[in-house]
Amino acid sequence: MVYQGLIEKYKDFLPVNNRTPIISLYEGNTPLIPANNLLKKLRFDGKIYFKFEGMNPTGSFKDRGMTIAVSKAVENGSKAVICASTGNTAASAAAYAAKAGIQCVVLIPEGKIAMGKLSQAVIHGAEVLSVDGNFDETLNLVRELSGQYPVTLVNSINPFRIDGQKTAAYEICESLGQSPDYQFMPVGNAGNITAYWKGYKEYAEAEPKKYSLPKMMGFQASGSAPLVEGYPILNPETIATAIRIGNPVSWKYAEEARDESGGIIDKVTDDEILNAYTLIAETEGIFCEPASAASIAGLIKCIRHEYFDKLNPVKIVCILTGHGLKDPDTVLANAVKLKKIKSVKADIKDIISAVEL
Ligand code: AN7
Repeated sequence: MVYQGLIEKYKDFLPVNNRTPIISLYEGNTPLIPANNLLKKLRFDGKIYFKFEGMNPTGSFKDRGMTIAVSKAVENGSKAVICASTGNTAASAAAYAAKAGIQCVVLIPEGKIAMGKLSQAVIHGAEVLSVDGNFDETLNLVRELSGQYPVTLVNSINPFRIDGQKTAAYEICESLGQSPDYQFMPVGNAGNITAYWKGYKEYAEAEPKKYSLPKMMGFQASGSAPLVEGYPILNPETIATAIRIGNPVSWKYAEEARDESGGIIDKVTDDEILNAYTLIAETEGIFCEPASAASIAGLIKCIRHEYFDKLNPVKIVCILTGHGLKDPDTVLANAVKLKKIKSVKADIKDIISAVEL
């Protein structure tokens, strides 16, 4: 059958029924790409795959949760959705609300979201409120608002979001025909690590002979690493604005995923993130956003610290949560610094003196 989005495909595993109007942009079914050039570069004896979630309709994994959150909102008679967002949730909520024909209100931390994400929220017709505060403060506001007014909250506190996002774990299991040994991913508000862990557990329970449980390896940016420090960060900072979050809502579930799986949650610096971001763009031809590169930076850190047993080659999946085109500013700011763009005259001689052909 032709693919029609993840609710249609996984409805037996999802909280939907015949009366649920399916609001879908045919999200999910994203590629699992072997990263063989990276393997060579890192001289790593194992397998690395990227789950490229940037290939979802609005360019991030948020679409997996939003298809169900918005479908259920419409089923329950809601005429409006609201969220706080570092950008991707807002872009996704705006698109799915547009498809559903309902109102969408998004609150974003002023000046701290990538241009691509902001332009998505605007073009899909969301009401965009730029709040002079950080993500955590903004989330508190929308929680309060949705408790008092007839508007459905579509942040990952909404359990339907987690159910939609867990389908990425199903897809990985199906693509590999088994579970990976390790999964590396960025952690911000910690909804996604919660969702993947739920998905892996469900598949391992349903078919224990075929599927087992991967170790969950989460990475935060070092200026926004509450789960690593063990306390909320009041003024989180990082170039990876998507994960600039100081007090994750799913804190407890992220710790559960880490501890039950025997994984870790660690931090990586902005420099490590940018290096990993550039490295996979240059060696693998994949452009992810800075937050997504935290998973690769984490993997590189683990390999450097000889985390893996050399005698036992492992199978690793890195989740690339969002597309690089969301945030071209970060590339260009660094390209200019690195003098990667040269100015030339409209003249052959000038051009060949600038590049070797
Ligand atoms: C690309 O859009 O929180 O740990 O408001 O956009 O589930 O929060 C985005 C988070 C990773 C972290 N990668 O996921 C929002 C928002 C990208 C992201 C995360 C986000 P969670």
